[in-house]
Amino acid sequence: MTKPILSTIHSPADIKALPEKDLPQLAQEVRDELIRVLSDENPTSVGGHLGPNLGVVELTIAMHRVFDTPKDKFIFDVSHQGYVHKLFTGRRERFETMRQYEGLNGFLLRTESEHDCYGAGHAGTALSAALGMAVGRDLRGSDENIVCVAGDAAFTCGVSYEALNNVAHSTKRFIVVLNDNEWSIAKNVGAIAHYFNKIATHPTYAHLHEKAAHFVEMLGGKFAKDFAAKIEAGVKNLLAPSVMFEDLGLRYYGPIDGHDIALLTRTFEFLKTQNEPVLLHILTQKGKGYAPALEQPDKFHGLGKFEPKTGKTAPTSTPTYSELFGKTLAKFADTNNKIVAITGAMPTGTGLVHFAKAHPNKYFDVGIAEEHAALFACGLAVEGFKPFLAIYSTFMQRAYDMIIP
Ligand SMILES: Cc1ncc(C[n+]2csc(CCOP(=O)(O)OP(=O)(O)O)c2C)c(N)n1
Repeated sequence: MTKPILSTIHSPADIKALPEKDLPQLAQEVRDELIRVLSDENPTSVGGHLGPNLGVVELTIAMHRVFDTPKDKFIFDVSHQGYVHKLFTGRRERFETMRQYEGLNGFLLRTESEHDCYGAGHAGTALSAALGMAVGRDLRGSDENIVCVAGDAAFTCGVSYEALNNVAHSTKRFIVVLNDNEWSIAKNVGAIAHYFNKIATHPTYAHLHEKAAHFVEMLGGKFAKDFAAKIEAGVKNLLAPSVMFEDLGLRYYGPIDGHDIALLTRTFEFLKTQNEPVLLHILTQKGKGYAPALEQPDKFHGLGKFEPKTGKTAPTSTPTYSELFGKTLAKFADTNNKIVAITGAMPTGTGLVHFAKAHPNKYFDVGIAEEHAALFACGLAVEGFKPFLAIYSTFMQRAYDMIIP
């Protein structure tokens, strides 16, 4: 019988000490633990963000293999995908208390661990915060690495572009990981999602990836630079003219398989030697390794406790307020063709998923773009429509200025 590994991990140093051959087993044990703790196998479970965390297991292992928190800084966008990082940074024994009273916080929290340099719960905040830390480091003259992990949906947020507008002239050492799983909470939408998809499905990508994996097998760490240069050359020749990040002053690498620990590790080893801002585009699967989450990424983005074998959640006897709202609005729109509905990437949470089914032409998911959503609604109102803009109050904060422009 193989010896358990996760129970021997007390700090990132233990991850670094593991032989490479043990890492797939560690990844599997992390997945098993995520499912166990968030499901009803844990008697106190209140659920949590399962899908996003299952998708970043290999990424988080590779980051802790290469970088040294708390000296190096990890900034996770939204930070709902930080559970694996918590498991590796001294919080494994309290993991069963996730999101419970006096338990672990469901997001990163500066007061919870020295390994959490930045807490967040709102999307699109990582790049700007990370850039501030990079500039702080440069002003101080220290040499830590700043690694920012942002999902594909973070790039539907305007603020991410405000950060990108400032990176190239502000610092030379800045690592952005674009964790592209094609999902926001619902399927990611809009021109940017389409653009990432175009890169990921480029006909030469599959071939390039096979080659990259082969390089990793053949070459050891000291050749990582060579290897990455080959990836870069290959990708650049094929994709660079269309890679917007390059035009904004960030060297673009990828797309690479975000579940290949060896490839991620070698790539990070290389990226941390770079003296220019870089963006690594990785492709991951939300819910990786757990069939129910792969089948329903939307439901498993974040959920209450569930039955681990089937993924089933307890049926609710009463409809939610959001559900009633979405269905009622759809009913009104049956007889009033001026009604239109807008969500900022939250069709299920707001109940508008029901409106979308009934009136797809009058329904707009604008991405995580609350500011745009509010002004977009203003424009529709000017044209005589009756826009219903459904946004959780906490996410509305960033759009107040747009309500009274
Ligand atoms: C300003 C704001 N609006 C909406 C949300 C709700 N929300 C939480 S996570 C998420 C999707 C995040 O998708 P992505 O960044 O791609 O990460 P993934 O979960 O796919 O890893 C949304 C819309 C939020 N956190 N912040």
